[in-house]
Amino acid sequence: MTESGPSIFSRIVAREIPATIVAETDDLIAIEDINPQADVHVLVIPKTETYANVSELAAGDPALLSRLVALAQSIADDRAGGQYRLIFNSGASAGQTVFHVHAHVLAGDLGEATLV
Ligand code: IU
Repeated sequence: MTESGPSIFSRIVAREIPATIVAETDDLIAIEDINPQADVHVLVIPKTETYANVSELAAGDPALLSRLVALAQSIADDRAGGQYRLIFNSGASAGQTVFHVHAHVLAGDLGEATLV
């Protein structure tokens, strides 16, 4: 929660904003990115918005980060033979636009995708 209210991803978790949910656990949600940059482009997101970026998550709850990676792997197992690119943008100048930690899972035909 910031001065502007819950993050966009918290609002998706609360079903206030629509998204295509591809997996959900007690503490994670995985959704299709609305602007896909590859054949498979899924966001894996901790339900809590406590952590703005992957470093904060790693320091604050490494077990949750580990579960996030495991969920990314299972999505890639289901959809892309287990091979994938995992991207965390950290900071606005690195392309981060939503300051609620999330991983981009890119897989399948990556096309020209080098950034998300
Ligand atoms: P970034 O790493 O913070 O730049 O990633 C944010 C992503 O969230 C970006 O790829 C958007 O396309 C995506 N996204 C979404 O999937 N659904 C939404 O409602 C919004 C953004 I807003």
